Amino acid sequence: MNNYYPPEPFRIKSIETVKMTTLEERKKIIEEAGYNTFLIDSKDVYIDLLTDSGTNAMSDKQWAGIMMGDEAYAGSTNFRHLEKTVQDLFGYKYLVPTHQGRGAENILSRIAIKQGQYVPGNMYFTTTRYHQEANGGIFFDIIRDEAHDATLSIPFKGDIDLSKLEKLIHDKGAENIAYVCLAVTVNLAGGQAVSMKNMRQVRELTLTHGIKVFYDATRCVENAYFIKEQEDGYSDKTIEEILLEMFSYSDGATMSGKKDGIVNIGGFLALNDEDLFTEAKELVVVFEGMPSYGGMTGRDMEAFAIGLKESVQFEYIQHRILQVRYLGDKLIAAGVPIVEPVGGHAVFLDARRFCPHLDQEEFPAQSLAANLYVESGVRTMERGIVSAGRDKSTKINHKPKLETVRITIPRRVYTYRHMDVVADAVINLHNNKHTIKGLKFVYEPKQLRFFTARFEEID
Ligand code: PM9
Repeated sequence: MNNYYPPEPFRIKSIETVKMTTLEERKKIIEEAGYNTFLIDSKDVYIDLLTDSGTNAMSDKQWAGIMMGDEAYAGSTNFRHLEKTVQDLFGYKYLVPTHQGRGAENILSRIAIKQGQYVPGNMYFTTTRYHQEANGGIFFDIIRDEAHDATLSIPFKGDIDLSKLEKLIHDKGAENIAYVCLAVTVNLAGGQAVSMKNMRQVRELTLTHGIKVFYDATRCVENAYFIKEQEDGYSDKTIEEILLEMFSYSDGATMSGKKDGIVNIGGFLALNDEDLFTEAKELVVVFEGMPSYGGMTGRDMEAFAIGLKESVQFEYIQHRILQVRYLGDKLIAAGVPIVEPVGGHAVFLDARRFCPHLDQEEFPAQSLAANLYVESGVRTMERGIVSAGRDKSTKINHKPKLETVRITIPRRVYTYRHMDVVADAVINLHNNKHTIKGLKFVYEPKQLRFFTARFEEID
């Protein structure tokens, strides 16, 4: 794999000053935040690696686009620009704009899932599964087994296991499967990519059973880069060509524009089927807004259209992926356990191996994220048992094999020097890992608990 780290293909035109806090201040802040990094005020964070969602830096051209906002209630010019951009880059016919990804997930789940139907997917994502279940669906994990093993460094760990999909179709019947939900890349597996071969095979199998396939296109450009870099036959193809082929194997997609769209807000549902499009438009007016803005302002849509076009430029996406890999490689070299291979948007610390003295029910990843903040002012996020939530019927905690802390890199915001600071902080904490204590809930929300839960340390 590539170990060349390209310099930033941009220069910095505007900066935001950040505050440095002391160790004593951060100890108090994390206690007040209930050991939940989501509850820390941004002003108290030095390097914010909570998420790559909506935290990206826009380009001068996007900011210029903001001034071109056509805020007409209906028929905005910027909607037409976004529609044409999605048609050109993704190859879909119809576009339903939404305020962000989960808005699109809500609409897709409502129009495509019948009560009791299965929704097989390559690992779950929190908001995606929430909407599927809220609309009567049963999420069913069909990702290849290797994706659950943090130590296995092989390409395309995001692939669907075709035999798992075939067995589900055989056992439950094609009519009891709403659609296949295929995420490119797979966030909670570590930002792992899906191969083109796998997408083609999933399409072939589902077509023979009349089952639709919808992609979660949230990080599709990162996925396309991995295909170009690692899959035979794609090194000479452009990112645009790869994207068009990827989406040709699907019936539609939801996308959070806040990631690969390089914007701060926005999303969409894209479809090829006219009847589904008509149904989606009927719902978008209820939940989001007119079908020509769907919860976004005209200026948001303009910035989104421009961001999508910038995201497929090779120099941009190469730097993006390899900057993340740079951080991962530094941690691997220092013996810090991370999910391998390093994925597209983040480096995931393997909290099971980082904190072997803690039981999963003591929330090791949650505590590790809290301790990393105290150590350094770097904010990261738990992606393990807390994020996985409880089984809807048994109320027992889902216990994912991957118990991780996600160090997520926003696009075009931080430099390699920032990555060095983060690496040093993680390595330091790893050397003192025995000081990390377990946590217990003091407040547990009923859904998507990771956002607002509160904890205290177990002595
Ligand atoms: N992802 C993330 O930080 C933000 C919300 S969870 C803290 O990774 C996928 C693969 C996502 C995603 C959001 C959404 C929802 C759908 N699919 O946040 O609603 O990673 O725009 O998108 C977050 P929205």
